[in-house]
Amino acid sequence: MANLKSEKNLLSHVFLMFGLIAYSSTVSAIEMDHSKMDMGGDKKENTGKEQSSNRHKSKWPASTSKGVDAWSDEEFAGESLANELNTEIGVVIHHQHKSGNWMVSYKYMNMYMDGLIRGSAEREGNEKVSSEEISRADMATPGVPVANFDYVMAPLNMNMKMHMLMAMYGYSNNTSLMFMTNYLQNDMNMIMHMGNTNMIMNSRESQMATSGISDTVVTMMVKASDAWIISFGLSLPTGSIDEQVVMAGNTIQAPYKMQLGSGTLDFQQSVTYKGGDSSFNWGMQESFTYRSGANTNGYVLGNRFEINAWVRKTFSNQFSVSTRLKLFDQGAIEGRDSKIMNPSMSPTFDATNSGRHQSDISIGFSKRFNSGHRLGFEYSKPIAQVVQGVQMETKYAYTLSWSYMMM
Ligand SMILES: [Cu+2]
Repeated sequence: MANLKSEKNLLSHVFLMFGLIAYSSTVSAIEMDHSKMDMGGDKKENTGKEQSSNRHKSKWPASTSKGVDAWSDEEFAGESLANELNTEIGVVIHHQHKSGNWMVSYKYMNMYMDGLIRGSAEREGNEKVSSEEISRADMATPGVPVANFDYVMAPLNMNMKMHMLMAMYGYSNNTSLMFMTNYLQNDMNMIMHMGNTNMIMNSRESQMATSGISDTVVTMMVKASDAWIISFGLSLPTGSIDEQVVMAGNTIQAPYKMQLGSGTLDFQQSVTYKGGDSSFNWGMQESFTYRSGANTNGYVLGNRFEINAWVRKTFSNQFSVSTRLKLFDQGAIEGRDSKIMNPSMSPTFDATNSGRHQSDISIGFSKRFNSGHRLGFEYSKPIAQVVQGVQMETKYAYTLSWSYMMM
């Protein structure tokens, strides 16, 4: 217990530190903005008057006299730094667009979990466990585990596919708005070992699947200075928390991990720092998701704290290589889903098996085209994960992305 508490303290200190740095840079940025205003506009307009006024008139590439593919690297430079590493990777790095500019992106993420690990509530470490160690079905009384076993069944692996659609709009030069919606596809394979305390007589595999629209996020990103962005988001509970699956001929409430949304209005807050130039840059982003309360099924999905840090090298042909480190703390589920009748059916139906720390390392590649399109690929692998209770082990995730920026 003491351990968990100290970890939470550590996180809140990191959080506080970010807040203070952001605050002090906001103050200096406001002062800077005043001096800029006196000079009559932003830096870009002062440096290349003719080019930039041209560009401002023709925000829509299709209608530019130069044609869609005719932007020079120089014209891109100011815009591209702000947008380096924002859509190509498996996380949204908060950034800014100039007033009136649009961006759209589509990302496909695939995450795979396989095998079981078990950790304590103190999150001190994990041990690998097999499905045979934790589950055994009593053939005489279906739905009840054999004595000395916790669960009837166990999950083998899970695949989550996420289709993410995002649109962004520069409301002003300092404020951008983002709208994001996802379509989820979850597949899980499970196993049931039938027998008694001493032996397994027979094993049977089964599958379950859910799919649909997930939660919808609206975010406001405010530029505090050239390096700092502060954002506030609202996640609307558009994703279902009443997905059902068929198991052994019965239609039952799907387990927590197979549901599509949190079921609650969630508040998101994020601070992003970016440094470097358009050929070599780095940054760090902290984000926190707070669930506003219990959902209609009587549980809170758990708050989430996440830190991302990255470096990126862009070559002259606009091909980029990046690496990213992600740390997150996913809080445990509080309460339990009132529609889950039998939590001992499988570890996934039991709310005590939730909450984890995880660190992922990623490598990404992307290519920007002068037409405003970008393509990206990123592969992530956990380097550490500590879970509460019995959970599946995350093996890898990859993201394919496309984005288009209308300038
Ligand atoms: Cu954007």
